[in-house]
Amino acid sequence: MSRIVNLGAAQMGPIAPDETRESCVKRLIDMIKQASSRGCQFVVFPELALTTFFPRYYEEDITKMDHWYETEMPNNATRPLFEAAAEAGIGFYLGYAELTPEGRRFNTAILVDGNGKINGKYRKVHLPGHSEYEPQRPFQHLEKRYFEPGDLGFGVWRQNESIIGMAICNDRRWPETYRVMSLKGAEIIVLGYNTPDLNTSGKEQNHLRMFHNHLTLQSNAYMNGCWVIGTAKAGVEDGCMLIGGSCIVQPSGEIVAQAATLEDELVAFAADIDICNMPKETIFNFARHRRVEHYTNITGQTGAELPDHLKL
Ligand code: CDV
Repeated sequence: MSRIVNLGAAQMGPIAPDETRESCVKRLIDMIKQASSRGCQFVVFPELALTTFFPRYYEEDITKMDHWYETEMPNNATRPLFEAAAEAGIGFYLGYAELTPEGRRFNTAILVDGNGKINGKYRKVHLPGHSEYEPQRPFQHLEKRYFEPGDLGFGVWRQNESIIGMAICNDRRWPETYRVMSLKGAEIIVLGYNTPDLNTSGKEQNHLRMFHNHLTLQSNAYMNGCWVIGTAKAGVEDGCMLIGGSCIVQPSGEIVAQAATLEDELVAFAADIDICNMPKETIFNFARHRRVEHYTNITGQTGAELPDHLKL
């Protein structure tokens, strides 16, 4: 018998800088209600789903940015989301900015089960952008200023009769992200993203931005024999265009459901998790075919280095 899990990608349209947590949570609850009426069991929300993408703003004193972070989860603003999802029996992935009691800052996602209990936490490993103000940029991307690299690694958790792994946005462009989780048995890899597009008209999306978004999700689903869900925050957010294209990808690498708008939109698909077994028994049978003795550069160095015999 197949394991069917009804998956959802709950894309959000833009979040204005002055939009309250309560307003964002209401939008998320509306999508949980839609997900419930469509039979979803697990829903993926975007990266930083409770605030605007604040790393576009420069602030000399980082503590003046504290209001963008959550110091506990759930908290008063987000508890209604946990309750609504639990009432519907829906698990979810939620991205937000985390400020720990020790004053550490992370770009974080949590995995919440169908009873409203936090089952897993992930902190973004690959932080793009820069840490100082760069005047030549139309928009700042100060993730390296406002977050430290995640310290929890790429975990996987048992939920919804599946093994689920989490990543966040830029992580999706790195094959290591998916491979590490696949080597831990991941069957569904989920992530949220905020991907700026230099076209700010809000009318059309840059072809390559969307191509690369889907290329990363689709190729890594295929090469790791797993389902992948990517969920965007989309549309023109405080003047900055963010691509949409939220989608659910099956282990063949094909997109089976995709958002059509740049607004709050739920896409859903009844996923057969057991089809992950087929590629893993044949072409991507890791145990039989991987040759780790030839992969040492991957963990032994970060930047590219010429081998000794090619050095001048
Ligand atoms: N939020 C992100 O990580 N965004 C990056 C952009 C800056 C390239 C991304 O990979 O989509």
